[in-house]
Amino acid sequence: MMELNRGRLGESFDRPNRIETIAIALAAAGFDPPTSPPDASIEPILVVHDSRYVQFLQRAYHDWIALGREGEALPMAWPVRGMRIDVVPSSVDGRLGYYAFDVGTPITAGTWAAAKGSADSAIAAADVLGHGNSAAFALCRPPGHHAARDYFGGYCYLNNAAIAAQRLLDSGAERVAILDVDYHHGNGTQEIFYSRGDVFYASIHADPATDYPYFTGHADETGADSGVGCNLNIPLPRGTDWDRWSTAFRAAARRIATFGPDVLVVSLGVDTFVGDPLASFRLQSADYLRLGASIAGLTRRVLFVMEGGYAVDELGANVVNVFRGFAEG
Ligand code: SP5
Ligand code: ZN
Repeated sequence: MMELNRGRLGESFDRPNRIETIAIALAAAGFDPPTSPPDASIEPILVVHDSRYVQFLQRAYHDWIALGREGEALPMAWPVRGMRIDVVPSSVDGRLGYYAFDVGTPITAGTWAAAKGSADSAIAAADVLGHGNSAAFALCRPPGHHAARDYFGGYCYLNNAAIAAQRLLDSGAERVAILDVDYHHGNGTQEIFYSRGDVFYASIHADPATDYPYFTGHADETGADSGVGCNLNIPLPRGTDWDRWSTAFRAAARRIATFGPDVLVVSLGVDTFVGDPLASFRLQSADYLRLGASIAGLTRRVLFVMEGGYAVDELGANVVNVFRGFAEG
């Protein structure tokens, strides 16, 4: 998979072996090995995502190949300030620009199946939690938190955490909180729940003044309509270490406790790691033990959903440390 980075089209940081290394590390640490989710119906996806957008994801690669293209489908033109977004273009090039927000998230022959399987993992994990288990982990790839109701980007096509949160609400939860600890602001999750009072979204991330996704994630984005006060962004500077990050965590935890959710969904990105190739925080591997224990101190009814984390050599250890800390904390 390709992405545009520093002016060059190169290999994506979201490599397939990310998930394999996490699965191996979990098994080695004595956690239940991940299982493949059942093929869920499209319905729980359509509660969160626009149906024409989902149709676009399903058909885009076919349309691309039908034009004689080779390789991965990428956009090259986008609507910005004042342009027409009320008319969806018919050509796949126009549609790619309409539905994408970056040049890092190609559509390939396997994209729909992968995105659907990833969402199915989140749905299955939500259902496990619904059956009385106190915690579950959806080992999702592709990730989801940059995908909004009708657009994709940041390696994300379907918003796994949002689909899981909605699934929990639709199966009896009255209030769900989502804590997003990925290095990047979860613009998609924020957008999906921005005007709703039944989902509290809290995110600790790199300041959009300096970091992707650049156009959301500021502290003054606090929710709209019934969702006023239900969105919390804590942007932090590059170089943030555990001391500073954990102070932000405590602030987020206080707000989540006040909201009083029935369930917590954690968008678990470990691209806050000091060795991450595309991020600039400075968390150490041992800090993920503390992170897991801190989450356990907030609530034990938690659905973890995998997001980013690109330092593949340490990725398994860092994710395992979150769960070791959570189990012991
Ligand atoms: C789920 C997730 O973590 N998605 C992240 C997508 C980030 N895409 C753009 C990253 C641009 C990074 N450029 C800085 C490279 C420094 N070597
Ligand atoms: Zn990220």
